[in-house]
Amino acid sequence: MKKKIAFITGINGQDGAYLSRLLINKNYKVHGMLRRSSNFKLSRIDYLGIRNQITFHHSELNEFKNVEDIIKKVKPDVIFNLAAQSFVQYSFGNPSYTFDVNFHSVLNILETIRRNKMDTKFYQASTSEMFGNTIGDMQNENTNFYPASPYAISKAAAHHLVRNYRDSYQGFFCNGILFNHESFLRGIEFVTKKIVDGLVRILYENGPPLRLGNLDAKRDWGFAGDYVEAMYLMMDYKKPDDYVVATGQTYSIREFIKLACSYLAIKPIFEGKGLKEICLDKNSGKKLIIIDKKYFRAQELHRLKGDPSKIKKILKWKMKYNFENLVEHMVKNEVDNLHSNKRILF
Ligand code: NDP
Ligand code: GDR
Repeated sequence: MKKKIAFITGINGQDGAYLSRLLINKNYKVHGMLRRSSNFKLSRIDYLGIRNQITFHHSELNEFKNVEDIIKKVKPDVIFNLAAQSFVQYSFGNPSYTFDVNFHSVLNILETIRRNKMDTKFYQASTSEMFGNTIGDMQNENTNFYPASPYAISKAAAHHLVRNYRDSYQGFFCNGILFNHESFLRGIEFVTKKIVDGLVRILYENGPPLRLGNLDAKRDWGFAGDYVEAMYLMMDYKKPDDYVVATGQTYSIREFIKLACSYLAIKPIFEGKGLKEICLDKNSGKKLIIIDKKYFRAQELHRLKGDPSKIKKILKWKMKYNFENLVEHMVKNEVDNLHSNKRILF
């Protein structure tokens, strides 16, 4: 039987790597797009041992003609659009670039599909950031958006565009509204990876204290491996729709730190308030964390907690990792990596 063809933008990111592995295991032929700069550091893909099973194409997502040419050449059954300027804090300083990559590129891909009369399915990486500081305990597919950053606004615009193209042209176009999902393969700029990497360096390499921002923001954190399963299920279902993917639990950055410390047998104590707060290791007296105002955002998104009822009911999505399993996975793999003679640096 002819293999189905998937084309993944952002294949070198956290989700791109996990999704590639999943699709290869489901017997897909996987094509992926890389920026030139990613060419020499395929660490995530190499970590999962799948480099030889992927066909790579090179382009910036916002080089519209290149992307169109690649899509016409590859003729994918399904496109997963995971590439993005995905760092919320960076988007405050670079709103125009963020909008170009995260919105205009989506428009270009949808137009490529439409103008060339392709029946390619399209998955858009939407995000819980679109909800912003909304009122209510949990966010679901019917919750209004009140985005709190240029990143979130660019993603909300793309989200509406995908829905509009689905309604107008009857394409198989889906938005996965994914809440934060993490793993050992998470980028170092994101807070969970930064915490685990920093604590492990302090413990084993006498590294410097971690410099962090707001410890009291809360996020609904799941495991990336579970979330790419959700992407697959959405695109494999008989009809296109939008789905929230979340755990339904929320924890603060401070709670994440405490749990990560417990897996490393560190006893953290927090002293002081606001920018003067510090965190010490009770046993050694070592400084673990310093608060640095550089890591506070122009506007904070204080709390997110998603309601995954729809995807659980319709697509039978199940998550294997809860918060404890996730933090344990991140700590264990970080320590193993540190001791490995093939240590990966992200
Ligand atoms: P990453 O930041 O790990 O990966 C993003 C990828 O996009 C990277 O490989 C990056 O390339 C690539 N990229 C960035 N800009 C461009 C560009 N101009 N042209 C081509 N490629 C580009 O993100 P994740 O894997 O964590 O997330 C995947 C998607 O899901 C993103 O769209 C993100 O916004 C969204 N999302 C993520 C969530 C999460 O918690 N992880 C939650 C909800 C949504 P390079 O390797 O060269 O840097
Ligand atoms: P987020 O993830 O903005 O939720 O976006 P991030 O890990 O960057 O921040 C989470 C929370 O931690 C607070 N924080 C810090 N954040 C970072 N990065 N660095 C710090 O030093 C620090 N200290 C405190 C932040 O203020 C914030 O409240 C991620 C990305 O993957 C997006 O692409 C995705 O859409 C959303 O998750 C869902």
